Amino acid sequence: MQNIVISGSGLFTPSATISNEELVASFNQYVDLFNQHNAEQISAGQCDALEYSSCEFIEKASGIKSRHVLYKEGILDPAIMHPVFEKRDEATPPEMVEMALVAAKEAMEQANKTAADIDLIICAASNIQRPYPALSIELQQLLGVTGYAFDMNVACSSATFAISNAVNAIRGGTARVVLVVNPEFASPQVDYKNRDSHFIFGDVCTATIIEAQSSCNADNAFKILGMRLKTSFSNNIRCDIGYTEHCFAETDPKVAFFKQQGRKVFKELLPIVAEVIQAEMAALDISPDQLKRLWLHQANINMNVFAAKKILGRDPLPEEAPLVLDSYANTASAGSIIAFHKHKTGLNAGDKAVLCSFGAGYSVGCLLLERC
Ligand code: CO8
Repeated sequence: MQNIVISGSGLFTPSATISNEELVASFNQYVDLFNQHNAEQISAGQCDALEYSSCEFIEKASGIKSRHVLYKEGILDPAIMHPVFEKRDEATPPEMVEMALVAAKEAMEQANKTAADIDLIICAASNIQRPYPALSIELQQLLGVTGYAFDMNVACSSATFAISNAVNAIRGGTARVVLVVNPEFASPQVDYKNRDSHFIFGDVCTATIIEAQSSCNADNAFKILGMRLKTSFSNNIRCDIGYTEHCFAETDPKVAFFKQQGRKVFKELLPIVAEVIQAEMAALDISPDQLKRLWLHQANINMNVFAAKKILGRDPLPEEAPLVLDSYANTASAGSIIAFHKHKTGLNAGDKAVLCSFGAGYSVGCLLLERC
């Protein structure tokens, strides 16, 4: 079977940041305004008073200290509480394509590849800004890539599932070099008025180049030794907005938002993650002590430490299971790729590593890698 490698990676990070302190201050201002405005109903027991958010809770429960966003304006205004930005016309690429272009160029440069080398682009993300024409096809045009492109969505596992699609396309002979981009423009889907989830997400875009080892001339490539994908249906992480929404007489104003039962997700998803990674390690006869790095999905620091401990059989050193949650927050499918992109140096040829995403669906995508 043909050896396939990840030969380059790229990252676009929006310049605007929101610290926990800023986010909590604006949320608590919103709470005060809401409670004042609804004081009569609250005292009559017809409406629940809102409670304050806290930086201590956010950092302890998630490991998040700050997040990057494309549009900061509006998010922190208690009278708005969402990003404010203009709807773009047809001649202007949407934000997700714009982000992808930057990340793609870095990944192509790392992989020593030009547009002429690429014959498939997969845009894989938790939200796709429009159903069609595919964002990836617009990106294809902007990059000047011939061949084909498509969009796909497996929520937080979009990137790893897309890489597995890339591997299959190369092995199946429908592509030679594949560009995968993961533009996660999460902030418009965050309910900044909801204490349980207002702190979770940030915006970012990652990119990877996948190709046969025989065509790779990159410095820091990783061979894909094995892939294991798993899905198992759950309603515990949902978003219900869809193209049929306008047909319904009554639409829930919160329909467009991300919602989850975080505790349940934590408890139900972790065993599946451990099972998937361990099954792939067993299939490839890789022992825990051979693993030099775990680039895990970045949703929650406690979840990552728990998963790493389960896989390694001991507490992970910080450099073994790198975290980017503190400054990026949860960036859906891009999280494990950011960890990979920022912490893929320092491994020797032959060193083994795990790249694994997990999230809504439920979905788990695990790649066993080896430094070339
Ligand atoms: N400030 C203060 N207190 C709070 C806050 C807050 N902001 N929020 C909740 N609390 C309170 C709660 O009310 C609760 O109080 P009480 O005990 O009195 O009822 C207490 O704190 C504990 O609340 P939780 O049980 O909810 O807190 P947890 O310790 O479980 O932490 C987390 C919450 C951080 C959300 C945690 O459960 C978690 O991270 N779980 C894993 C979630 C996960 O991995 N989800 C995957 C989602 S990513 C994904 O799939 C991508 C989807 C698509 C992306 C879409 C882009 C937008």
